[in-house]
Amino acid sequence: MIEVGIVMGSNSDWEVMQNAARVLKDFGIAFETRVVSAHRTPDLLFQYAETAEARGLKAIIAGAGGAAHLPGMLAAKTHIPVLGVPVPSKYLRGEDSLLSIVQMPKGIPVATFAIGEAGAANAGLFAIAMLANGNPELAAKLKAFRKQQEDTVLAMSLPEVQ
Ligand code: RP5
Repeated sequence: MIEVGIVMGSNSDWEVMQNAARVLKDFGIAFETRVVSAHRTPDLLFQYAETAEARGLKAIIAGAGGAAHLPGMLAAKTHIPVLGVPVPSKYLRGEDSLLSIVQMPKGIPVATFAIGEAGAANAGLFAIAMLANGNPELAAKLKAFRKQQEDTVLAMSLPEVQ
């Protein structure tokens, strides 16, 4: 059963959003990917959000750039947690996307992540952390991932000053 939906406003967002998909795939989470645009396909956006609960989704990772209404509008139409990823935009480098996603009015929350690849990957990890509540096997995988990351940093060395 699909547990996480990854949606984005355009296929031009895929380069960034594939980082969320990669993380979910590495952890063996069943997910789907869709292009759903708040501005260009508003009816599809409503349909996606309205059917999310019945289809068993536990989280929706939504990435968009520019006037990024997708995460907020999804959150307005479903109580399934929405994790927003600001995609870098051409002229404002994603600062517009970040502010559009993070500045939700009180009552309709969107968990907002960093601009770009790190945000997409972290949204994937955050979805996994949510799913790991009550899933010891997944929690163990997440702990092993953290340990491996820790070991990598502990093994780092720096060059001598010449
Ligand atoms: C948004 O507009 C998308 O999320 C994308 O980041 C941005 C530009 O879309 P394209 O013009 O590249 O399709 O809806």
